[in-house]
Amino acid sequence: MLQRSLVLLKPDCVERRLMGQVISRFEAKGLNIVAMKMLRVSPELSKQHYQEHVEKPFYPSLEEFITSAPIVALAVEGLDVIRLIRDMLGATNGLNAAPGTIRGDYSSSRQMNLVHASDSPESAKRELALYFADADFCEHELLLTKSLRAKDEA
Ligand code: FUP
Repeated sequence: MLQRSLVLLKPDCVERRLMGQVISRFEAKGLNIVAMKMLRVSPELSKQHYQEHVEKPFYPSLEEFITSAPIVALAVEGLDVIRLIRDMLGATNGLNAAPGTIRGDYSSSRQMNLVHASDSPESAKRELALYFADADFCEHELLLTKSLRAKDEA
């Protein structure tokens, strides 16, 4: 199923100059970036984004981190892209993430795990609306789609 996921390149990704490497992995996989912007997350946006974690003991530290430097927000489109990107990221804690995954290759931290990606279609819808307006999406079909998958693969 064609889906969209919200991906955030977090402050550690920006600070460590890993934005290009992470985006390259999504591009190489054949995923389609349909919106992208750099911004500074405010405390208010952090509380909306991490609404299920706001009451947890680690939340103040998480908010301090996510607001500490700019991030890049992307809307990424592709078949089954919500599961696929989570697989590409690896386990939440970089120490546990499998080698070959983005976190497994570049992170050794639970908090500074470089990239966020939506974990369900419902989260994706809610999170995309936090970062993007309808007019921000650039709908386009890649000309090379026929080189990425067969016609009968949806
Ligand atoms: P994920 O779905 O992989 O983004 O991970 P979670 O929703 O479990 O956690 C959200 C963010 O909180 C993650 F980026 C990691 C961070 N976190 C902490 O900083 N400390 C904790 O104890 C648990 C999670």
